Amino acid sequence: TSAQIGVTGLAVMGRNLARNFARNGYTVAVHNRTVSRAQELVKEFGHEGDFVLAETAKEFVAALERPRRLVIMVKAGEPTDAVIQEFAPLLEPGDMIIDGGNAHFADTRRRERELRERRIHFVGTGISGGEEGALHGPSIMPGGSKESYESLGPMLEKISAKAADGAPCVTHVGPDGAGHFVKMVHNGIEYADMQLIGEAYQLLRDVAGYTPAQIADIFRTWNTGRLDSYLIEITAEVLSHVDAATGKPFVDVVVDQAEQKGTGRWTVQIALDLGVPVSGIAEAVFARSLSGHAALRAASRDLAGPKPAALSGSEAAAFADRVEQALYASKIVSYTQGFHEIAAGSEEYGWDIDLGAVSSIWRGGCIIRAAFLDRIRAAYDARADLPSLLSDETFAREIADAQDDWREVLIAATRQGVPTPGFAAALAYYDALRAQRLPAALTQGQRDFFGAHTYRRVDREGAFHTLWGGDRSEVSA
Ligand code: NBP
Repeated sequence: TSAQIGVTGLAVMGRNLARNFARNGYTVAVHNRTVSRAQELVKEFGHEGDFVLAETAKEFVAALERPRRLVIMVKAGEPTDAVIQEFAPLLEPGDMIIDGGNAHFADTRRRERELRERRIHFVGTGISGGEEGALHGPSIMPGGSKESYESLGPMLEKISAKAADGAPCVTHVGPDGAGHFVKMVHNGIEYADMQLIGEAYQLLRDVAGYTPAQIADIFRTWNTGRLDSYLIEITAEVLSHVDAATGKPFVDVVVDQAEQKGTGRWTVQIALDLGVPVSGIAEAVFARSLSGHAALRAASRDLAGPKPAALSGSEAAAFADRVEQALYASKIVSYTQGFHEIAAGSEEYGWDIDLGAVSSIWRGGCIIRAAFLDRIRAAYDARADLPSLLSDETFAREIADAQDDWREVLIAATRQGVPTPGFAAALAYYDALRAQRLPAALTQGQRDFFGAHTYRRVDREGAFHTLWGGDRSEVSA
């Protein structure tokens, strides 16, 4: 038998992806460096579909129909290069290597270039949804050549998640590293979403005085409205969970130091390189790193703060409604920033990414799946060249309606000393974008003063310099 697809790397993700292909009727060759993993997969799940067990790289390649489709699901980084080096010499022109790991898009660009010389298609593919998604339908973000997508697309569409309207959550994102770039920004947006939800929780707890169980109920209510999303849903689950050992809310027995694997950090690093202000995502990454500085936090615990003031019951309920507004408005801003980064990456690397299609494939399967993404889709459908999500009429109107509450929530947070870097960064971004004048004019004046860096004028073309150390007359630069 020849397999239509092969998966090498059978840890949680690869194993579930292989099962997903098999359950959808494809014959799947399976391979893993440690052979026992492949044997166990076939033993345990062989009844689910047609698997071809390959114990060596040669057997694996021989098991695949041509042109070959070979999925790599190993640890990102050096292991990916090692596996490519092992398999590439065994492949022929026209074959496809699909890397489903969390690779950095720059690595994907390099690998694609190297393999293109050997006429092998390298398809860097972002896959989101964790192990459940891999098994039941992930959101899939493939890059690589158009030609490879013609061959792979129908299979990926079959195994992907489906949005509420039935559309498969996969699209050909663009050439070479485009898929992994979009996956990276997806993860950055995920960091921001989680940080904003965390701030909303802390405000409901410290300002409104609600218990975790009460806050879980508030999130459940929000989940029936415009915030309807996977992350809000699981937040309610986590908050209502009670620790069996102590009987305390689970959230109170977990060490409050957030970890990270790196894709959020990459999103910010690349944004800095591209000159895109992703302040909300950056604050989310910094908030995680700040939380991890245990010694610094311990040394700072006695620093002065405001006197706490509790709200009355009816005030608390009104405050919760305001927090919902602040959360929603801040969420619009973080998606605005994330899509700006994708647009900038697309421009820089010539990817021609369809932002509407990206929002469409995030509607199901992935961690940030949400009703909200339908609205983003609608915004790009209405106007494909939308300069920013904030220029969409619907979003602009919603923020206009939310902004008074958004500001009030930040005032309350500041007054009571609850850190809300995500909400604050989002509002600052919004206010800066709509400002008639920014202090950047003053910055330019300072730069010209100390470094003769020159400035432009509002009333005339050209670059100018003021003779600050002399008679302060202006010269053309
Ligand atoms: P891991 O990231 O834990 O990788 C384990 C796999 O890599 C095993 O199959 C292992 O083989 C193989 N491997 C390693 Br490590 N070094 C190798 C080498 N030099 N040569 C050949 N094989 C090697 O697995 P995972 O958690 O299933 O994730 C797979 C990929 O999917 C990663 O890139 C990850 O970032 C990405 N991803 C994960 C998730 C998630 O929720 N976990 C979500 C989305 C994407 P062995 O069995 O012989 O040790």
